[in-house]
Amino acid sequence: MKSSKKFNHKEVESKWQKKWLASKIYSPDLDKAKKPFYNLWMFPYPSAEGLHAGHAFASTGSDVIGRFMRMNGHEVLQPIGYDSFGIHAENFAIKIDETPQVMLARAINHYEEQFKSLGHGYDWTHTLTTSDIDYYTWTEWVFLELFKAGLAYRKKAEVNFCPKDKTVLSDEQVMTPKQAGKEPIDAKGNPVPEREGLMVCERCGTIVEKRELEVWFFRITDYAGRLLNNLEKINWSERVTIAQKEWIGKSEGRLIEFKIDGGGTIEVFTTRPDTLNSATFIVTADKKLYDEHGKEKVGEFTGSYALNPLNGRRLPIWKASYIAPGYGTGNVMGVPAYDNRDAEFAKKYNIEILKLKPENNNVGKKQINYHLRDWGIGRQRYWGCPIPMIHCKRCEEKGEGWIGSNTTKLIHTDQNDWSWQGWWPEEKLPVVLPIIKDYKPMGNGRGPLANHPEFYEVKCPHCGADAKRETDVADTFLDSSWYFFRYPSIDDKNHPWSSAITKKWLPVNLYFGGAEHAVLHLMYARFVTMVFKDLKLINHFEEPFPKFFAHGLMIKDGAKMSKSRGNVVNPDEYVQKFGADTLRLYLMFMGPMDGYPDFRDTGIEGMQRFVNRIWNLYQRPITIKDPSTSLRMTQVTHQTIQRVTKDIEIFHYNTAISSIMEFVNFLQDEKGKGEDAKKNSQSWYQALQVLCQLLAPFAPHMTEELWVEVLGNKYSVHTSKWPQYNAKYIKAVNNTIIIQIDGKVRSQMEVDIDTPENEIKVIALSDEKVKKWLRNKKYKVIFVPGKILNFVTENAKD
Ligand code: ANZ
Ligand code: ZN
Repeated sequence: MKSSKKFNHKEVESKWQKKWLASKIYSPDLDKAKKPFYNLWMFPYPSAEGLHAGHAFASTGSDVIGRFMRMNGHEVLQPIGYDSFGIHAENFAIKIDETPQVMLARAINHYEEQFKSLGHGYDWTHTLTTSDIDYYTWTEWVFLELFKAGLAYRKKAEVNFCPKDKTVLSDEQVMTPKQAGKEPIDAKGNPVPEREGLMVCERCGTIVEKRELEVWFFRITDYAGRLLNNLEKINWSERVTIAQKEWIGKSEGRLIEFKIDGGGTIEVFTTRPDTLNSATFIVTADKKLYDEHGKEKVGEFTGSYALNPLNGRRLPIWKASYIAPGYGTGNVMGVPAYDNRDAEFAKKYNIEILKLKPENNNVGKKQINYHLRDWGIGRQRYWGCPIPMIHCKRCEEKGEGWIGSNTTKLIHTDQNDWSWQGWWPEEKLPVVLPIIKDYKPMGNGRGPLANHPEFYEVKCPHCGADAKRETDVADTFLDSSWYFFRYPSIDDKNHPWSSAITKKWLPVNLYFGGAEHAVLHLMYARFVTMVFKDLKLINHFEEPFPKFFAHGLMIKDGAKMSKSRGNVVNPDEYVQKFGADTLRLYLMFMGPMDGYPDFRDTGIEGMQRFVNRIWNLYQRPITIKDPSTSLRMTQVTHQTIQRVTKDIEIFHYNTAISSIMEFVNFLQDEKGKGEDAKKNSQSWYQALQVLCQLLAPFAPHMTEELWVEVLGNKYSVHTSKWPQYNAKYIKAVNNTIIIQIDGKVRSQMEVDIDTPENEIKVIALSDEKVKKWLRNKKYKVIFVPGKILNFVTENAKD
C-alpha cells in the first residue's frame, strides 16, 4: 500500500486529472446511453479576470450532483462552455485595449485550466463558445426561424438606453439600483441620490434614458399565458417561480366603455369593476407627463367629460402622469374612495371623492392583461451575433417585404405594428461578424458596424437592388436562449441539433444556476423552446428545464465580494495551497447551497485537517481474510449511507458532509480501539469502501487515489455503484423507548441503540410531559434495556 501521512494534493490531483481526461470517464457515448442524465450549469461569460470563487461554489454544487447521478447508474452529460458575446466581454476588451477575440482566446484558456484544476467532471468533447462561428451561425438561424414565424418584428419604440454602455437595454435589464446592487450614477459616472422610480442599467448602475429608436423585438408577449401556466408543471426553486410570475404579471379585469359627453367613447381597463359606481373621474395617459414626472402625480384637465355607464354621472377627463401609456388601454377610471393613487390625485386637484358600496355589475367585457413586454433584442454594439436581415429601399417603396410573400408558418396575424416593409432574411448563413478595430460603441443609436460599408453593402435578395444589411447585433441573451440544444449535438455541422440525440438527451434533467437570471435568461430560454415546439423543430417537450435549482450567493467574511472591498476570493490560490478537494469540501460545507455561505480562511484550514484525518484513516493494514463483522459498524455505515444519500438528493450538501464527518469520527474511535478493529476487518473494509464512495462527489481526487491505490479497486470510484443501505440496519440503530410513569405510558423517545441508561434518563427528564408528571415528586427508575423506562413515584407506593 503506498501512501504517506499527509495528503499530497498537488501530486494526486494532477495525476487523476490527466487520467480522467485520457480515459474519458466524463464523456458518455451519447448515442448508446441507456439512462441519460443531462446535468447543466449555467455557462459563464468569460472575462480576463478569470473564474472567481462564486463560480467555483456554484459549479462545484452542480458537479456534485452530476457525480452522484453517475454513481447511481446514469450516463451523465455535463458540458461547459462560454457565453462569450456581449457587452461584458466587449467592455473588458475595451478596458485593456485589445480586441474581444484576442482577449477571449486567452480568457477561455484560463477558464478551462481553472475548471480542470477544480476537478469538475466536464465532458470536454462537448463544449461551445457562443462567439465561435460554428455556434453563432445557428444563433442567426434561430433569429430567422422566429422572424419567419412572425415573432420578430421591427418597430420604432421608446427604448431603454444606457448612456454609458451606449446601447439599448431590454426591460429585464433595467431595474432599481437596489435590485441591481449598484449605487446609481449619471452618464458621467457621478453619484446620484436615490429616489423613487429611479431605474438603472443592470450592469453598470447608470441611470437609464428613454430614446426613440427603431429596433428588433421578439414577440414574447404572445407566450405570456403559456409561460405563466407552465410554471405549475415545472419543478423550480420557489423564489424563481415567484419572480417569473410577477414579471409576467397577469392581471384579470374588465374593459369598460364610457361615452364621452359630446361624442366618442373612451375605454378603461380595471381590475375593480365592482367600484364603477364610485368612479369620479377618468384619467388618461400622457407620454410627456409620464416621462417627466413618473410616479409623482401631476395632471391636466382636458375639458371633456365622460358618462358613467352605471349611473350616468358626469366624470371629468384628466391627463395624468401616473398612467402608463403602454399598459391596458392607457385609460383608467379614477375611484379615489378605493384606490390610493386616485385618492392622492383627487385630493391634489379637488376632485370629488365618493364612496358607494361595491355591488355586482356586469358592465364591460372580461380582459386579461400581462405586464410582460416584448423582448427588444437589437443592440447598437459590435460584439454580438449579427442579425441576418437585409433592408431594401426599393422594395420598401414598392410596398414589398417578407410578409405576404414567403411566409408560410406565420403564427401571428396582427400586422398593425410591423414596420418591416423592405426587410428580407439572409438567404445564406452565416453572416460573418467582421473583425474591425473601431469597435467601440458610438452612442448615436447605431452600432459600430454602421461605419463599415464592406459589411453592410449588399444586394437585395428579392429585387437585386443595392440594399443594406442590419448593423445592430443581437442581445447576448439570444445566444444563451438555446445553447443547451447545441451541446449534445456539437458534432453535427449541418444542423443546429440532431433530432435523435435531442430526443435522447433533452430536456435538461437538472439545471443549476443563479437566481439572478430568473426573468432574463430563464424566461427567454423557455420562450424560445416553446417556439421551437410550435414550429415542430422539436416535438417531445416545450419546457427546457423541468427542474431548476437556484444556488445562493457566496460572501466573504460576512460581506459581499467586490473588487473595491478587496475581498474577492481567487480560487486558484486556494487550489494551490489547499488542493481542489479541500476547497470543494469547504465550499459545499459552508452552508446550504441556496443560501449566502460565508467563506472564511479559518474554515478552509479546518477542512484541510479533516482531509488529512481521512487520509490517515486509510493508513492501516487492511486484511480482509478475517470474516468476522461488527454489527455496530455495519449499522453506522448503513445509517450514514441513508443520511448522505437523502441529503445530496435535496442539495443539502453541508449536512451530508456533517454526516460523513461523524462517520469519520466514529471510524477513528474504532481505529483507536486497536485490537477490536483488527478483529472486524470485514466491516472495516466495507466501511472504508463506503466512506470513499460517499465522499467521491465532494473530493473526487483523494477518493480516487484511496479507492484505487489503497483499497485496490480496478476501476474508478466515480463509475462505482453508489452504496445502498439495508433497512434492517437502519431500524436497529434507533430504538424506541417507552416512558412510563407509575406503569402508565406517558411518552416515548428515539435513541441510539447503545445509549447508556443514565443518558436515556437525562433525555427523558427533559421531556415536557415527563416533567409535568414528575413535578415535585420523588421517584425511582426501572429500566428495561431497549424497551421501557419506568418512573415509580413515592406517592404511587402509598
Ligand atoms: C379602478 C380601480 C379601483 C382600480 C381600485 C384599482 C383599484 P394591474 O394589476 O397592474 O393590472 N390601471 C389600469 N391601466 C393603467 C395604466 N395604464 N397605468 C396605471 N394604472 C393603470 O392594475 C390594474 C389597475 O390599475 C386598474 O384597476 C386601474 O385602476 C389601474 F380600487 O381601476 B383600477
Ligand atoms: Zn429589393
